[in-house]
Amino acid sequence: MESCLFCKIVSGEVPARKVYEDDAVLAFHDINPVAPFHVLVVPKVHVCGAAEGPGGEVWGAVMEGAVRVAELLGVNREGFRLVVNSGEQAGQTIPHLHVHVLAGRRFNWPPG
Ligand code: DGP
Repeated sequence: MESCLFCKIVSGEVPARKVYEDDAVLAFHDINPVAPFHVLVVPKVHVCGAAEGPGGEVWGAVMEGAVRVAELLGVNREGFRLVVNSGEQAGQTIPHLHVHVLAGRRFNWPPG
């Protein structure tokens, strides 16, 4: 989608610090990290968000990508948090599906 920021990152039009890439997903550091490790995993196809019902293939690709990122960051054993914000009330600001991979500190529950 032409106007989508994360599509522009996928295409290389907007730069990002890449962590991982495969045929289906791209992972890059969040511009505004809220943890020592904060990486976003996005599908290369444009999907607005979880509420769109991305389907098992896309979900599988982004979740497998997220776990791969945790391995690459070396945080898969100490613990990490995966977050998907869906909709404005939940805090979604970019309308392209993304999984936050957060690690490197202790996280509270319930989240704020
Ligand atoms: P969310 O609030 O769940 O929609 O998360 C969107 C995230 O995207 C937020 O943590 C900040 C990040 N972000 C916004 N603009 C950019 C950008 O231009 N580059 C990168 N790397 N991250 C961005």
